[in-house]
Amino acid sequence: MKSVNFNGPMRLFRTIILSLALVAPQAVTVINGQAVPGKDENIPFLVTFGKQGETSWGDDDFYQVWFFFIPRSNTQQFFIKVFDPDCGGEHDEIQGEFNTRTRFSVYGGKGVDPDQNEGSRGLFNGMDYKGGTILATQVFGQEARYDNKYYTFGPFSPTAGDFNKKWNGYIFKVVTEGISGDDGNLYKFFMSRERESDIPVEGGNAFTYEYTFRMWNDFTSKAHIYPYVDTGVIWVKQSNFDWDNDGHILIVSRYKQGLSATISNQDNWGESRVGIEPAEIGGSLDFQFIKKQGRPEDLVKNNNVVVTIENQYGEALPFFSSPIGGVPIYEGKIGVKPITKPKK
Ligand SMILES: [Ca+2]
Ligand SMILES: [Ca+2]
Ligand SMILES: [Ca+2]
Ligand SMILES: [Ca+2]
Repeated sequence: MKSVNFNGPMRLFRTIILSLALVAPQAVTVINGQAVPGKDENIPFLVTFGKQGETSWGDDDFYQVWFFFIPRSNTQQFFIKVFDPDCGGEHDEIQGEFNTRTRFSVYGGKGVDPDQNEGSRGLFNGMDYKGGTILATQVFGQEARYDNKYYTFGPFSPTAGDFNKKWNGYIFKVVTEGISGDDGNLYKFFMSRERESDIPVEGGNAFTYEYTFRMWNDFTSKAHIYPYVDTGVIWVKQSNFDWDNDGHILIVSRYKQGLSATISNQDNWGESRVGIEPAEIGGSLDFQFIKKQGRPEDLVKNNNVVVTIENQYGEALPFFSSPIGGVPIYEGKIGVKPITKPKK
């Protein structure tokens, strides 16, 4: 009970410090948000397996849904580029021989906005994640022409997206489906103002509700993903699939120094609940994926993993490729800094 007497004033002190921090101008620039995975995430590739694949290879459902956001202020056309859309040659995960065919489809119009159409998020079996109008679609097999190269969708006019009031901009959706075969297609996206070069759309970003990605094949690279915590969140449930018992998943924020999340092993889900502090609302959490250390022969190779997160009402939280409010840095030590005694 002693700690209660101590914690009360300390919590107040921390609140004051953090309130001051909130007053400071906060850069919410998301200019680099168009590389997917984003620059802060340190994730080499997204991955989608052909639907004849085994879930034990790290993809639970053989499709992936991403949203691209264009602020209303941007009226210029843009492109969505897919790096290494083929499944063959470099980067991809072979099973037997390459036979996976992958369909990439870009959607716009009503039905895309995941705030209005829950099915669009692509989280629940049986719900239609293909809401909206197909603006462009392309199927890729093993194609040297697109191996280690970009395929470019567009140009698209921003107003062809689905308008979202809260974020004040237009939302597009890209659905990636492993329509046949059993190999893993590894790929990345880039949203660009130009066809031939990677020029970000100012204020643009991308997000998903179910993140399926590949870890680097080394001991030292730490991957990050950044769920956005909206108003009203009291606790969240994180779920990760097929982590292969490969070390730790830590949750870091301004308040959390590194909370261990329950991890999954092979072909199963690991789930745990995480409390949310009021000061974490309106910002991002940092999920850090830290591989198990050991001898070179112990390295878990080609680790693909799926991550989702939901709040206490079962509503999914989005992961932004460029974290809203910036990468959260643990600040707890500010509040618990001991008072130094004057030197004698
Ligand atoms: Ca390839
Ligand atoms: Ca195959
Ligand atoms: Ca590929
Ligand atoms: Ca895995």
